[in-house]
Amino acid sequence: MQIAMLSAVLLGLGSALPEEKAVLTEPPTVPPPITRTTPARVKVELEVVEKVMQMADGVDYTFWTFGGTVPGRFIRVREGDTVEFWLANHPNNKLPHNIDLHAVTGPGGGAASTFTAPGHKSRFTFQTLNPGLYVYHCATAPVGMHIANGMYGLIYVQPKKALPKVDREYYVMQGDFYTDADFGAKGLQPFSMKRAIDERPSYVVFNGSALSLVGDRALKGKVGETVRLFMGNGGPNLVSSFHVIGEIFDKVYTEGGSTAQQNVQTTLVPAGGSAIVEFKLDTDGTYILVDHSIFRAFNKGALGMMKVEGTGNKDLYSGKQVDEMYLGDESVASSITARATGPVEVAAAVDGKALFTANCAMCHQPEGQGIPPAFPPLAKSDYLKTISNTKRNELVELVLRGKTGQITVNGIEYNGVMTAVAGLDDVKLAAVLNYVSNTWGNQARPFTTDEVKKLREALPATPSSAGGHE
Ligand code: HEC
Ligand SMILES: [Cu+2]
Repeated sequence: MQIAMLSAVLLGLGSALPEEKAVLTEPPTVPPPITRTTPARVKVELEVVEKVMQMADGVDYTFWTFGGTVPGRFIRVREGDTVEFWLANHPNNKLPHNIDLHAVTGPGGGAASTFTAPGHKSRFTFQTLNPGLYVYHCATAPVGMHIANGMYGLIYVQPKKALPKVDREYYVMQGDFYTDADFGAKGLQPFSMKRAIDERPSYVVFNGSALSLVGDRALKGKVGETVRLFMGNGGPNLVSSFHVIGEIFDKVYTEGGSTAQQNVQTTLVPAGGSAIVEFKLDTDGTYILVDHSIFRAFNKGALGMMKVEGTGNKDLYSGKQVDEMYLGDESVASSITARATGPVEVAAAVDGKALFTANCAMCHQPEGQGIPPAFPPLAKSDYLKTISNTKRNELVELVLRGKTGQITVNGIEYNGVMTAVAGLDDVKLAAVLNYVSNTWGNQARPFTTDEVKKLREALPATPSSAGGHE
Protein backbone atom coordinates (compact mmCIF):
# COMPACT_ATOMS: atom_id res chain seq x y z
CA MET A 1 0.00 0.00 0.00
CA GLN A 2 2.79 2.37 0.89
CA ILE A 3 4.60 1.49 -2.32
CA ALA A 4 1.44 2.07 -4.31
CA MET A 5 1.00 5.47 -2.68
CA LEU A 6 4.60 6.37 -3.29
CA SER A 7 4.42 5.46 -6.97
CA ALA A 8 1.16 7.37 -7.27
CA VAL A 9 2.91 10.40 -5.85
CA LEU A 10 5.82 9.93 -8.22
CA LEU A 11 3.52 9.47 -11.18
CA GLY A 12 1.62 12.51 -10.00
CA LEU A 13 4.82 14.53 -9.99
CA GLY A 14 5.79 13.24 -13.42
CA SER A 15 2.50 14.22 -14.98
CA ALA A 16 2.22 17.46 -13.01
CA LEU A 17 3.36 19.46 -16.00
CA PRO A 18 0.41 20.76 -17.99
CA GLU A 19 0.42 19.34 -21.51
CA GLU A 20 0.01 21.32 -24.68
CA LYS A 21 0.57 21.00 -28.41
CA ALA A 22 2.99 23.44 -30.00
CA VAL A 23 1.57 25.71 -32.68
CA LEU A 24 3.97 25.48 -35.64
CA THR A 25 3.98 28.18 -38.31
CA GLU A 26 5.11 28.52 -41.91
CA PRO A 27 7.60 31.24 -42.78
CA PRO A 28 7.39 34.21 -42.55
CA THR A 29 4.96 33.86 -39.64
CA VAL A 30 5.95 33.20 -36.04
CA PRO A 31 3.80 31.47 -33.40
CA PRO A 32 2.32 33.90 -30.84
CA PRO A 33 4.37 34.70 -27.73
CA ILE A 34 3.99 32.17 -24.90
CA THR A 35 2.19 33.83 -22.03
CA ARG A 36 2.35 31.11 -19.38
CA THR A 37 4.88 31.62 -16.61
CA THR A 38 5.51 27.99 -15.62
CA PRO A 39 6.95 25.02 -17.54
CA ALA A 40 4.82 22.69 -19.65
CA ARG A 41 5.17 19.40 -21.47
CA VAL A 42 4.96 20.52 -25.10
CA LYS A 43 4.23 18.12 -27.94
CA VAL A 44 5.85 19.07 -31.26
CA GLU A 45 4.82 17.21 -34.41
CA LEU A 46 6.90 17.84 -37.51
CA GLU A 47 6.50 16.06 -40.83
CA VAL A 48 9.22 15.70 -43.48
CA VAL A 49 7.93 16.30 -47.01
CA GLU A 50 9.97 16.04 -50.22
CA LYS A 51 8.43 18.23 -52.90
CA VAL A 52 9.03 20.37 -55.97
CA MET A 53 8.68 24.13 -55.40
CA GLN A 54 9.72 27.28 -57.15
CA MET A 55 13.18 28.66 -56.37
CA ALA A 56 13.00 31.59 -58.80
CA ASP A 57 10.80 32.62 -61.71
CA GLY A 58 10.38 29.49 -63.87
CA VAL A 59 12.98 27.60 -61.84
CA ASP A 60 11.86 24.51 -59.94
CA TYR A 61 13.76 22.46 -57.43
CA THR A 62 13.08 19.27 -55.46
CA PHE A 63 13.22 20.52 -51.88
CA TRP A 64 13.36 18.30 -48.83
CA THR A 65 11.43 20.09 -46.11
CA PHE A 66 10.38 20.04 -42.47
CA GLY A 67 6.65 20.66 -42.83
CA GLY A 68 6.43 21.43 -46.56
CA THR A 69 8.22 24.78 -46.55
CA VAL A 70 11.78 26.09 -46.62
CA PRO A 71 12.74 26.93 -43.96
CA GLY A 72 10.73 24.39 -41.93
CA ARG A 73 7.98 25.19 -39.43
CA PHE A 74 8.90 27.69 -36.71
CA ILE A 75 8.81 26.06 -33.28
CA ARG A 76 8.29 28.15 -30.15
CA VAL A 77 8.74 26.71 -26.67
CA ARG A 78 9.78 28.16 -23.32
CA GLU A 79 12.92 27.84 -21.23
CA GLY A 80 12.42 24.97 -18.78
CA ASP A 81 9.80 23.15 -20.90
CA THR A 82 9.87 19.42 -21.57
CA VAL A 83 9.50 18.88 -25.30
CA GLU A 84 8.02 15.65 -26.64
CA PHE A 85 9.26 15.69 -30.21
CA TRP A 86 7.69 13.62 -33.01
CA LEU A 87 9.30 13.40 -36.44
CA ALA A 88 7.16 11.84 -39.19
CA ASN A 89 8.52 10.93 -42.62
CA HIS A 90 5.74 11.04 -45.24
CA PRO A 91 5.19 7.66 -46.96
CA ASN A 92 5.64 9.22 -50.42
CA ASN A 93 9.15 10.39 -49.54
CA LYS A 94 12.17 8.61 -50.98
CA LEU A 95 14.75 9.04 -48.23
CA PRO A 96 15.25 8.50 -44.53
CA HIS A 97 15.70 11.73 -42.50
CA ASN A 98 16.29 12.87 -38.92
CA ILE A 99 16.63 16.13 -36.98
CA ASP A 100 19.39 17.79 -34.98
CA LEU A 101 18.01 20.70 -32.95
CA HIS A 102 20.68 23.06 -31.68
CA ALA A 103 18.36 23.80 -28.72
CA VAL A 104 18.87 20.24 -27.42
CA THR A 105 21.42 19.34 -24.76
CA GLY A 106 22.25 15.70 -25.54
CA PRO A 107 24.20 13.67 -28.11
CA GLY A 108 23.57 14.66 -31.71
CA GLY A 109 20.85 17.11 -30.74
CA GLY A 110 18.32 14.32 -31.32
CA ALA A 111 19.74 13.08 -34.62
CA ALA A 112 20.23 9.39 -33.79
CA SER A 113 16.96 9.25 -31.83
CA THR A 114 14.93 10.57 -34.75
CA PHE A 115 16.37 8.66 -37.72
CA THR A 116 13.14 7.84 -39.58
CA ALA A 117 12.41 5.89 -42.78
CA PRO A 118 9.62 6.97 -45.17
CA GLY A 119 6.25 5.94 -43.75
CA HIS A 120 7.50 5.92 -40.15
CA LYS A 121 7.53 8.34 -37.20
CA SER A 122 9.87 8.66 -34.22
CA ARG A 123 9.74 10.31 -30.83
CA PHE A 124 12.27 11.61 -28.33
CA THR A 125 11.97 13.98 -25.39
CA PHE A 126 14.26 16.75 -24.20
CA GLN A 127 14.37 19.69 -21.83
CA THR A 128 15.08 23.24 -22.88
CA LEU A 129 17.89 24.35 -20.60
CA ASN A 130 19.12 27.39 -22.54
CA PRO A 131 16.93 30.18 -23.92
CA GLY A 132 17.66 31.61 -27.38
CA LEU A 133 17.03 31.26 -31.09
CA TYR A 134 18.34 27.95 -32.43
CA VAL A 135 18.69 26.33 -35.84
CA TYR A 136 17.45 22.81 -36.45
CA HIS A 137 18.47 20.73 -39.47
CA CYS A 138 18.53 17.23 -40.89
CA ALA A 139 21.70 15.29 -40.11
CA THR A 140 21.25 12.21 -42.30
CA ALA A 141 24.14 11.28 -44.61
CA PRO A 142 25.13 12.92 -46.84
CA VAL A 143 24.41 15.70 -44.31
CA GLY A 144 25.48 18.55 -46.58
CA MET A 145 23.08 17.39 -49.26
CA HIS A 146 20.09 17.21 -46.89
CA ILE A 147 20.77 20.73 -45.64
CA ALA A 148 21.44 22.03 -49.16
CA ASN A 149 18.01 20.74 -50.20
CA GLY A 150 16.29 22.90 -47.57
CA MET A 151 16.20 20.77 -44.43
CA TYR A 152 16.50 23.45 -41.75
CA GLY A 153 14.41 25.79 -39.65
CA LEU A 154 14.32 27.68 -36.35
CA ILE A 155 13.25 26.79 -32.81
CA TYR A 156 12.89 29.67 -30.38
CA VAL A 157 13.30 28.87 -26.71
CA GLN A 158 11.59 31.87 -25.20
CA PRO A 159 13.42 33.04 -22.06
CA LYS A 160 11.64 32.78 -18.68
CA LYS A 161 11.59 36.55 -18.73
CA ALA A 162 10.19 37.12 -22.21
CA LEU A 163 11.52 39.86 -24.49
CA PRO A 164 9.39 43.04 -24.56
CA LYS A 165 6.26 42.83 -26.68
CA VAL A 166 6.56 44.12 -30.26
CA ASP A 167 3.89 44.82 -32.87
CA ARG A 168 5.12 42.27 -35.41
CA GLU A 169 7.35 39.22 -35.39
CA TYR A 170 8.60 37.59 -38.60
CA TYR A 171 10.58 34.48 -39.56
CA VAL A 172 13.30 34.82 -42.20
CA MET A 173 16.01 32.29 -42.98
CA GLN A 174 18.77 32.39 -45.56
CA GLY A 175 20.07 29.39 -47.48
CA ASP A 176 22.48 28.69 -50.35
CA PHE A 177 21.51 26.28 -53.16
CA TYR A 178 23.55 24.36 -55.69
CA THR A 179 22.42 23.48 -59.22
CA ASP A 180 24.47 22.57 -62.30
CA ALA A 181 23.10 25.53 -64.24
CA ASP A 182 23.59 29.10 -63.10
CA PHE A 183 20.92 31.39 -61.64
CA GLY A 184 17.78 31.67 -63.72
CA ALA A 185 18.05 28.58 -65.98
CA LYS A 186 14.43 27.48 -66.39
CA GLY A 187 12.89 24.14 -65.50
CA LEU A 188 13.55 21.57 -62.80
CA GLN A 189 17.16 21.98 -61.69
CA PRO A 190 18.99 19.03 -60.11
CA PHE A 191 21.26 19.36 -57.08
CA SER A 192 24.97 19.60 -57.89
CA MET A 193 27.24 17.87 -55.39
CA LYS A 194 30.27 19.31 -57.12
CA ARG A 195 29.16 22.91 -56.78
CA ALA A 196 28.15 22.29 -53.16
CA ILE A 197 31.60 20.93 -52.32
CA ASP A 198 33.21 23.84 -54.16
CA GLU A 199 30.93 26.28 -52.24
CA ARG A 200 29.80 27.89 -55.50
CA PRO A 201 26.03 28.38 -55.05
CA SER A 202 23.84 29.30 -57.99
CA TYR A 203 21.15 30.59 -55.59
CA VAL A 204 21.33 32.39 -52.27
CA VAL A 205 17.81 33.14 -51.08
CA PHE A 206 15.61 34.01 -48.13
CA ASN A 207 12.86 31.53 -47.21
CA GLY A 208 13.70 29.06 -49.94
CA SER A 209 12.99 31.18 -53.01
CA ALA A 210 14.04 34.39 -54.72
CA LEU A 211 10.30 35.13 -54.81
CA SER A 212 9.39 34.47 -51.19
CA LEU A 213 9.54 38.01 -49.78
CA VAL A 214 8.86 40.22 -52.81
CA GLY A 215 5.79 41.65 -54.52
CA ASP A 216 2.59 40.54 -52.79
CA ARG A 217 4.61 38.39 -50.43
CA ALA A 218 6.68 41.27 -48.99
CA LEU A 219 6.69 41.58 -45.20
CA LYS A 220 4.28 44.26 -44.01
CA GLY A 221 4.35 46.97 -41.38
CA LYS A 222 2.92 50.34 -40.42
CA VAL A 223 4.65 53.54 -39.46
CA GLY A 224 5.14 53.65 -35.69
CA GLU A 225 5.25 49.87 -35.21
CA THR A 226 8.10 47.84 -33.77
CA VAL A 227 9.31 44.73 -35.61
CA ARG A 228 11.28 41.70 -34.46
CA LEU A 229 12.87 39.45 -37.08
CA PHE A 230 13.86 35.94 -36.09
CA MET A 231 16.66 35.55 -38.61
CA GLY A 232 18.42 32.27 -39.24
CA ASN A 233 20.97 30.91 -41.67
CA GLY A 234 20.68 27.30 -42.78
CA GLY A 235 23.79 27.47 -44.94
CA PRO A 236 24.98 24.85 -45.76
CA ASN A 237 28.08 26.85 -46.62
CA LEU A 238 27.78 30.64 -46.60
CA VAL A 239 27.62 33.07 -43.70
CA SER A 240 25.18 35.95 -44.12
CA SER A 241 25.92 39.65 -43.78
CA PHE A 242 22.32 40.45 -42.97
CA HIS A 243 21.24 44.02 -43.60
CA VAL A 244 17.98 45.90 -44.15
CA ILE A 245 18.46 48.74 -46.61
CA GLY A 246 17.07 51.92 -45.08
CA GLU A 247 16.88 50.69 -41.49
CA ILE A 248 19.21 50.54 -38.53
CA PHE A 249 18.69 47.66 -36.14
CA ASP A 250 17.85 49.24 -32.78
CA LYS A 251 18.74 45.92 -31.15
CA VAL A 252 20.48 42.75 -32.26
CA TYR A 253 20.61 39.69 -30.04
CA THR A 254 23.80 38.59 -31.71
CA GLU A 255 23.96 34.91 -32.68
CA GLY A 256 20.51 34.42 -31.15
CA GLY A 257 21.90 34.72 -27.60
CA SER A 258 20.82 36.68 -24.56
CA THR A 259 22.70 39.95 -24.92
CA ALA A 260 21.54 42.77 -27.16
CA GLN A 261 23.84 44.99 -29.14
CA GLN A 262 22.39 48.37 -30.07
CA ASN A 263 22.42 50.45 -33.26
CA VAL A 264 23.73 47.90 -35.73
CA GLN A 265 23.82 48.26 -39.54
CA THR A 266 24.73 44.72 -40.64
CA THR A 267 24.87 41.61 -38.52
CA LEU A 268 26.81 38.47 -39.31
CA VAL A 269 24.69 35.32 -39.15
CA PRO A 270 26.79 32.15 -39.26
CA ALA A 271 25.78 29.01 -41.15
CA GLY A 272 23.87 27.02 -38.56
CA GLY A 273 23.31 30.19 -36.51
CA SER A 274 20.84 32.99 -35.96
CA ALA A 275 20.19 36.56 -34.83
CA ILE A 276 17.17 38.34 -33.36
CA VAL A 277 16.94 41.84 -34.78
CA GLU A 278 14.55 44.61 -33.76
CA PHE A 279 13.72 47.96 -35.29
CA LYS A 280 11.06 50.62 -35.18
CA LEU A 281 9.33 51.66 -38.39
CA ASP A 282 9.84 55.42 -38.28
CA THR A 283 8.70 56.30 -41.78
CA ASP A 284 6.93 54.73 -44.76
CA GLY A 285 8.41 53.05 -47.84
CA THR A 286 9.91 49.78 -48.98
CA TYR A 287 12.84 48.43 -47.01
CA ILE A 288 15.01 45.78 -48.61
CA LEU A 289 16.42 42.78 -46.81
CA VAL A 290 19.73 41.63 -48.26
CA ASP A 291 22.79 39.59 -47.67
CA HIS A 292 25.23 42.49 -48.02
CA SER A 293 27.68 40.20 -49.81
CA ILE A 294 25.87 42.08 -52.46
CA PHE A 295 26.23 40.01 -55.63
CA ARG A 296 24.21 37.40 -53.77
CA ALA A 297 21.39 39.93 -53.41
CA PHE A 298 21.26 41.14 -56.99
CA ASN A 299 22.50 38.11 -58.89
CA LYS A 300 21.58 35.09 -56.77
CA GLY A 301 18.28 36.03 -55.16
CA ALA A 302 19.15 37.04 -51.56
CA LEU A 303 16.69 39.90 -51.54
CA GLY A 304 13.42 40.45 -49.69
CA MET A 305 11.17 43.41 -49.02
CA MET A 306 9.28 44.97 -46.17
CA LYS A 307 6.54 47.40 -47.19
CA VAL A 308 5.71 49.99 -44.58
CA GLU A 309 2.45 51.90 -44.92
CA GLY A 310 1.26 55.01 -43.15
CA THR A 311 2.02 58.68 -43.07
CA GLY A 312 5.66 59.28 -43.71
CA ASN A 313 7.79 61.48 -41.56
CA LYS A 314 9.03 63.98 -44.11
CA ASP A 315 11.39 65.63 -41.65
CA LEU A 316 13.07 62.32 -41.06
CA TYR A 317 13.28 61.30 -44.69
CA SER A 318 12.06 62.86 -47.86
CA GLY A 319 12.70 61.56 -51.32
CA LYS A 320 12.16 58.69 -53.67
CA GLN A 321 12.07 55.06 -52.59
CA VAL A 322 15.21 53.01 -52.74
CA ASP A 323 13.88 49.86 -54.42
CA GLU A 324 13.54 51.44 -57.87
CA MET A 325 17.18 52.29 -58.19
CA TYR A 326 18.50 49.02 -56.84
CA LEU A 327 16.63 46.64 -59.12
CA GLY A 328 19.05 47.13 -61.99
CA ASP A 329 19.92 43.65 -63.11
CA GLU A 330 17.26 42.55 -65.57
CA SER A 331 17.36 38.82 -64.93
CA VAL A 332 16.98 39.27 -61.20
CA ALA A 333 14.52 42.13 -61.55
CA SER A 334 12.19 40.15 -63.77
CA SER A 335 12.56 37.14 -61.52
CA ILE A 336 11.65 38.98 -58.35
CA THR A 337 8.78 40.98 -59.78
CA ALA A 338 7.10 37.95 -61.30
CA ARG A 339 4.34 36.37 -59.25
CA ALA A 340 4.97 32.97 -57.76
CA THR A 341 2.57 30.31 -58.91
CA GLY A 342 3.13 27.76 -56.16
CA PRO A 343 4.26 24.15 -56.33
CA VAL A 344 4.72 22.64 -59.76
CA GLU A 345 4.15 19.02 -60.69
CA VAL A 346 6.95 17.21 -62.49
CA ALA A 347 5.86 16.63 -66.07
CA ALA A 348 4.64 13.07 -66.43
CA ALA A 349 6.27 12.59 -69.81
CA VAL A 350 7.43 9.06 -70.53
CA ASP A 351 10.98 10.19 -70.98
CA GLY A 352 13.62 8.01 -69.33
CA LYS A 353 15.85 10.92 -68.46
CA ALA A 354 13.02 12.92 -66.86
CA LEU A 355 11.94 9.85 -64.91
CA PHE A 356 15.50 9.31 -63.75
CA THR A 357 15.81 12.96 -62.70
CA ALA A 358 12.56 12.80 -60.76
CA ASN A 359 13.02 9.39 -59.12
CA CYS A 360 16.67 8.43 -58.89
CA ALA A 361 19.00 11.41 -59.37
CA MET A 362 18.55 12.80 -55.86
CA CYS A 363 20.54 9.81 -54.64
CA HIS A 364 22.44 8.42 -57.63
CA GLN A 365 23.19 11.96 -58.94
CA PRO A 366 22.37 13.60 -62.29
CA GLU A 367 25.16 11.86 -64.18
CA GLY A 368 24.66 8.55 -62.37
CA GLN A 369 28.01 9.07 -60.63
CA GLY A 370 26.69 8.37 -57.11
CA ILE A 371 28.09 9.78 -53.88
CA PRO A 372 30.52 7.24 -52.36
CA PRO A 373 30.09 5.81 -49.79
CA ALA A 374 26.38 6.74 -49.45
CA PHE A 375 24.89 6.14 -52.91
CA PRO A 376 26.50 3.75 -55.43
CA PRO A 377 27.20 4.90 -58.99
CA LEU A 378 25.02 3.60 -61.80
CA ALA A 379 27.29 4.99 -64.54
CA LYS A 380 29.88 2.40 -65.57
CA SER A 381 29.20 0.34 -62.44
CA ASP A 382 30.16 -3.34 -62.45
CA TYR A 383 26.45 -4.10 -62.16
CA LEU A 384 24.94 -1.88 -64.84
CA LYS A 385 27.79 -1.42 -67.33
CA THR A 386 26.59 -4.62 -69.01
CA ILE A 387 23.72 -6.05 -67.00
CA SER A 388 23.55 -9.79 -67.47
CA ASN A 389 20.38 -11.48 -68.64
CA THR A 390 19.97 -13.28 -65.33
CA LYS A 391 20.01 -10.02 -63.36
CA ARG A 392 17.28 -8.22 -65.26
CA ASN A 393 14.59 -9.43 -62.85
CA GLU A 394 16.71 -8.27 -59.88
CA LEU A 395 16.85 -4.79 -61.34
CA VAL A 396 13.07 -4.66 -61.60
CA GLU A 397 12.74 -5.95 -58.05
CA LEU A 398 15.20 -3.53 -56.52
CA VAL A 399 13.48 -0.51 -58.05
CA LEU A 400 10.01 -1.70 -57.04
CA ARG A 401 10.91 -2.97 -53.57
CA GLY A 402 14.04 -1.08 -52.60
CA LYS A 403 17.28 -2.57 -51.39
CA THR A 404 19.35 -2.82 -48.23
CA GLY A 405 22.42 -4.76 -47.24
CA GLN A 406 26.08 -4.53 -48.01
CA ILE A 407 27.21 -4.44 -51.64
CA THR A 408 30.50 -3.64 -53.33
CA VAL A 409 30.37 -1.44 -56.41
CA ASN A 410 33.53 -0.65 -58.37
CA GLY A 411 35.62 -1.66 -55.37
CA ILE A 412 33.81 0.55 -52.82
CA GLU A 413 31.53 -0.87 -50.11
CA TYR A 414 28.00 0.46 -49.73
CA ASN A 415 25.62 -0.37 -46.94
CA GLY A 416 22.72 1.97 -47.49
CA VAL A 417 18.98 2.01 -47.82
CA MET A 418 17.37 2.39 -51.20
CA THR A 419 13.67 2.95 -50.59
CA ALA A 420 11.18 1.45 -53.06
CA VAL A 421 10.38 3.75 -55.97
CA ALA A 422 6.62 4.13 -56.10
CA GLY A 423 4.34 5.17 -58.94
CA LEU A 424 6.14 3.63 -61.93
CA ASP A 425 3.79 1.76 -64.27
CA ASP A 426 5.28 -0.71 -66.78
CA VAL A 427 5.82 1.96 -69.44
CA LYS A 428 7.64 4.27 -67.06
CA LEU A 429 9.61 1.50 -65.41
CA ALA A 430 10.83 0.27 -68.82
CA ALA A 431 11.76 3.85 -69.77
CA VAL A 432 13.80 4.53 -66.64
CA LEU A 433 15.52 1.12 -66.75
CA ASN A 434 16.39 1.69 -70.40
CA TYR A 435 17.83 5.03 -69.47
CA VAL A 436 20.07 3.80 -66.63
CA SER A 437 21.22 0.70 -68.50
CA ASN A 438 21.96 2.55 -71.75
CA THR A 439 23.43 5.91 -70.75
CA TRP A 440 26.87 7.06 -69.51
CA GLY A 441 28.55 4.22 -71.44
CA ASN A 442 26.30 1.49 -69.97
CA GLN A 443 24.99 -0.97 -72.54
CA ALA A 444 22.18 -3.46 -72.39
CA ARG A 445 19.48 -5.06 -74.47
CA PRO A 446 16.54 -2.59 -74.31
CA PHE A 447 13.83 -3.21 -71.70
CA THR A 448 10.42 -3.38 -73.37
CA THR A 449 7.14 -2.64 -71.61
CA ASP A 450 6.23 -6.25 -72.23
CA GLU A 451 9.36 -7.64 -70.60
CA VAL A 452 8.97 -5.36 -67.58
CA LYS A 453 5.34 -6.39 -67.24
CA LYS A 454 6.33 -10.07 -67.21
CA LEU A 455 9.20 -9.52 -64.79
CA ARG A 456 6.90 -7.60 -62.46
CA GLU A 457 4.33 -10.38 -62.54
CA ALA A 458 7.03 -12.97 -61.90
CA LEU A 459 8.35 -11.23 -58.75
CA PRO A 460 8.38 -13.58 -55.78
CA ALA A 461 5.51 -12.97 -53.34
CA THR A 462 7.98 -12.09 -50.61
CA PRO A 463 11.12 -10.08 -51.37
CA SER A 464 14.03 -12.31 -52.30
CA SER A 465 16.83 -12.09 -49.76
CA ALA A 466 19.27 -10.50 -52.18
CA GLY A 467 16.90 -7.82 -53.45
CA GLY A 468 19.56 -6.96 -55.98
CA HIS A 469 23.00 -8.40 -56.55
CA GLU A 470 25.69 -9.07 -53.95
C1 HEC B 1 16.74 7.16 -51.52
C2 HEC B 1 17.89 7.20 -52.37
C3 HEC B 1 17.77 6.33 -53.63
C4 HEC B 1 16.88 6.45 -54.67
C5 HEC B 1 15.77 7.48 -54.79
C6 HEC B 1 17.22 5.44 -55.62
N1 HEC B 1 18.26 4.71 -55.17
FE1 HEC B 1 19.11 3.13 -56.08
N2 HEC B 1 20.27 2.80 -54.47
C7 HEC B 1 20.32 3.58 -53.35
C8 HEC B 1 21.21 2.98 -52.38
C9 HEC B 1 21.56 3.54 -51.01
C10 HEC B 1 21.68 1.78 -52.96
C11 HEC B 1 22.61 0.76 -52.31
C12 HEC B 1 21.78 -0.16 -51.44
C13 HEC B 1 22.61 -1.11 -50.62
O1 HEC B 1 23.60 -0.67 -50.05
O2 HEC B 1 22.20 -2.27 -50.54
C14 HEC B 1 21.07 1.71 -54.28
C15 HEC B 1 21.29 0.70 -55.19
C16 HEC B 1 20.86 0.71 -56.51
C17 HEC B 1 21.25 -0.23 -57.53
C18 HEC B 1 22.21 -1.37 -57.34
C19 HEC B 1 23.59 -0.88 -57.60
C20 HEC B 1 24.58 -2.00 -57.59
O3 HEC B 1 25.62 -1.83 -58.21
O4 HEC B 1 24.28 -3.03 -56.97
C21 HEC B 1 20.61 0.13 -58.68
C22 HEC B 1 20.75 -0.52 -60.04
C23 HEC B 1 19.81 1.28 -58.38
N3 HEC B 1 19.97 1.61 -57.05
C24 HEC B 1 19.00 1.91 -59.30
C25 HEC B 1 18.10 2.91 -58.96
C26 HEC B 1 17.13 3.46 -59.86
C27 HEC B 1 16.97 3.06 -61.31
C28 HEC B 1 16.44 4.39 -59.18
C29 HEC B 1 15.27 5.23 -59.65
C30 HEC B 1 14.21 4.51 -60.29
C31 HEC B 1 16.99 4.44 -57.83
N4 HEC B 1 17.98 3.52 -57.75
C32 HEC B 1 16.55 5.29 -56.83
C33 HEC B 1 19.64 4.75 -53.14
C34 HEC B 1 18.62 5.21 -53.95
CU1 LIG C 1 17.07 14.72 -44.45
